[in-house]
Amino acid sequence: MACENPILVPILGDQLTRTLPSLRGRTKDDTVILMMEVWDEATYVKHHKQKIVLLFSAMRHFAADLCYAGWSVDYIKLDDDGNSGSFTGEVARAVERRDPRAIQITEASEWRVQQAIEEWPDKFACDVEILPDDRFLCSHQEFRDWAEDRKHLTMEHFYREMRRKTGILITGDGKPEGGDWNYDKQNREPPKEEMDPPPVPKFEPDAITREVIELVADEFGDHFGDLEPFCWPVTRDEAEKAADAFFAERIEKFGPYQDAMVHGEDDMYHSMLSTSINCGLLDPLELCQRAEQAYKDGKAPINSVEGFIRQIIGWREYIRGFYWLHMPGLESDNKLNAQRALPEFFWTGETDMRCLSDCIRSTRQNAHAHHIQRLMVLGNFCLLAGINPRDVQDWYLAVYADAYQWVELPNVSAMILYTDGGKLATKPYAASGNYINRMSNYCKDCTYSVSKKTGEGACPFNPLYWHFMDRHRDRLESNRRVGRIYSNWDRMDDDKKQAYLDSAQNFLDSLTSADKSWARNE
Ligand code: FAD
Ligand code: DLZ
Ligand code: SF4
Repeated sequence: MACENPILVPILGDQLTRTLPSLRGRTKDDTVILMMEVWDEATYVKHHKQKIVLLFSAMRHFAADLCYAGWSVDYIKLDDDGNSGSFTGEVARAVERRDPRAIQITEASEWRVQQAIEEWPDKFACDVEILPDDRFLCSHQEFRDWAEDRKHLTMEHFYREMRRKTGILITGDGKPEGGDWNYDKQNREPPKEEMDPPPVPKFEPDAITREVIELVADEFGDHFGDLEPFCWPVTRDEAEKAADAFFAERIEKFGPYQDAMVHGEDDMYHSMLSTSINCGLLDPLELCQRAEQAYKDGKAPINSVEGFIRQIIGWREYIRGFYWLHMPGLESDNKLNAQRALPEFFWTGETDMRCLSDCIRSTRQNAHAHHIQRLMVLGNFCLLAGINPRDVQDWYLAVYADAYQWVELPNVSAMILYTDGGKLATKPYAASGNYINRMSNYCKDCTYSVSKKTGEGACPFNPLYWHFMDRHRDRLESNRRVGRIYSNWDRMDDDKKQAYLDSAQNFLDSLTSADKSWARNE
């Protein structure tokens, strides 16, 4: 039982960590924890149904564990009478109820929410303390210091700093384990016929999850995605079981097949842990230490272990730093002036392009697609077709169970759409059908022919690639990593070039635009 005038500790849906800064050092008799299911968060984009189930169920389990451990928790359910619908509204109601002497909160991971929190000191009569989120290894200031005066924010350089800082895969004399910092060259194997990735653990919904599934069916039935089967981990125990299975069964082949895609194989050798890491059930540093241990124990090769660690202490930390460095401008950047609406098939999955339809099917069924599908199939298509960044941001933010703006936006805008003109990526990740054919088995049963370059039946990625290169020549030609592509283009005769441009234009003209109501409530 908390005392009078306690400290009020709001915990957000992606802060489900027992060692959260705002919980550490607090005493149970002096603290009231506030957790809130609110309409604003559930609908600022129309999230995939499984994403809402995941968040609400994980929040309810986390609150139940805290209560069991003796904490006072005010848990506001979405359908509770009087629910104000917003974080600020719920904190106001809690202030009224509890008359706290102070509010203590861990900073929000997203800019939008952090802006709202920063208004609290003016809104509420008590003290408001906002603590840095040290579940990330690199603080905002550290990233700003690193980025200062750098012309290009090369992830690899940042990653090496993080390796040194954590000591992960660093030998006693300060060198990278195995002699190299990066083993990516060994991590580009195409899929093999005989590959048989072990299944990822699936978790049966318990009574709490079932109740949330019913709520989501009633309230969010018009949102994208299959509601069931719902199998994501929703507690720390389940998330640890998922991690155990990855380290026991899949990390060994994670590296080589990181970029491989197989029709109907949705998980491959990926960890499938992002949903648990991002909402706080798993600690990213602990996972990297476990990966390092797997290498030391001879259970996984250096290229797999280093590859996994690079995704987490490299890419994940870098992406977060990049987001905070460039917000709010990152949201509206559009250096390539992409204006086309998102095609409807991103929501319906109805396209003859077999690669895209499989990635969208996995997205609909699982609220997940693996990295190379997000980057080189879905993302590559949006880049080449010139889809406007707002539509693409909304889509990625809505459809993936691991999506929060801090991680979605830099990946979508700076990585796939090149909206920042090259601060993050040294060149656009543009590719023709050849790349997808090399790294997947999609093309062999596709209606389109990947070897056909133009005209009826040609793989649309082929002409779209040249259409993209041609229309952005002014911006890209001077880029030393792209320039030589224009030598190939210039060597083609005019008829061939025109055939590419006409084929691409015909394809683009055939696209049906999606209705905006898929992504947002009007
Ligand atoms: P694994 O392949 O097993 O990788 C291990 C971990 O590394 C992941 O769990 C994740 O925490 C981290 N990671 C890997 N790549 C990235 C990256 N580029 N940025 C940040 N973390 C990374 N990831 C999200 O967590 N949320 C998103 O909203 C999201 N949107 C993306 C949008 C696009 C356009 C692209 C290209 C990538 C996006 N990613 C996002 C990164 C990546 O696709 C997912 O983290 C990954 O697919 C999650 O599956 P996994 O846990 O099996 O990852
Ligand atoms: C994604 C999400 C959803 C769908 N709903 C809630 C919610 O009702 N309450 C909550 O605390 N968090 C939710 N989240 C996650 C938040 O969007 C996320 O914690 C913040 O935006 C981080 O800035
Ligand atoms: Fe995709 Fe083209 Fe291959 Fe079809 S042929 S699966 S559209 S890359």
